[in-house]
Amino acid sequence: MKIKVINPNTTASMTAIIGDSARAIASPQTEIIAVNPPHGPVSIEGHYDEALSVPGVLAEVQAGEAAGVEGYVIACFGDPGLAAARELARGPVVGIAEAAMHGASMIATGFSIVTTLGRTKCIAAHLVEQYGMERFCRGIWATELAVLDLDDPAGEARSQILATCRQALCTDECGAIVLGCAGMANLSRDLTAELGIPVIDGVGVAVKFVEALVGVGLGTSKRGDFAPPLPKPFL
Ligand code: 5HY
Repeated sequence: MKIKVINPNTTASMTAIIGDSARAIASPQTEIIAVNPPHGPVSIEGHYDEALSVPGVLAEVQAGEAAGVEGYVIACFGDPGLAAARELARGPVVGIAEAAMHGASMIATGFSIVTTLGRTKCIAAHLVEQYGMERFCRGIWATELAVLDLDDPAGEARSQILATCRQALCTDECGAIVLGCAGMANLSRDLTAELGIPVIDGVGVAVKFVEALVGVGLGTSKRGDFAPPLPKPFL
């Protein structure tokens, strides 16, 4: 099957990290197409950035529909454009925040989220509520790292994320940690080994959810609010 993994920001090196993480998890029969829009914010760190990223996400889904893509992952922790993308797509569309939280809820009675800037915590909190995860989410922690700081291999990002994970573990008594940025995808295995608890990368979990849904013949329902958009002129 063909799964399109969309990085909504326009930083190609981050798209590469996301694509590598997706391919490492995908089954051999799955082709991962990792893309980012040609135009849009280089990183998504708030409501405004998210809004600006959505047209590019939707254009990628539209192109995927014409190319026979069977499912999509929106690889940004705010899950930008998820509902609108579901109107366009025949197959499943899964956001990495949604996937990571649901995955965490199946393996622990409580999880904490470790994300980037403090100003994005409320976005994660809104998604916890939207996905009905209030009884599982024990806390949301910011590393105060900018998204593109994650891209700097020589930087302190890993040690800062590890320190924040330890804080969350001690304070929240959580059983799992959800990484709150697609750019952290390549750290989950290493952090899991170091901390001794599941540290969840939503990219990999989302890819597996899409594979599972397509595998049992499920696509996005076209009855009701996820029916295709009503045709109309855009002036
Ligand atoms: C992400 N921003 O996963 C989010 C993380 C965040 O550009 N990719 C981004 O901080 O909201």
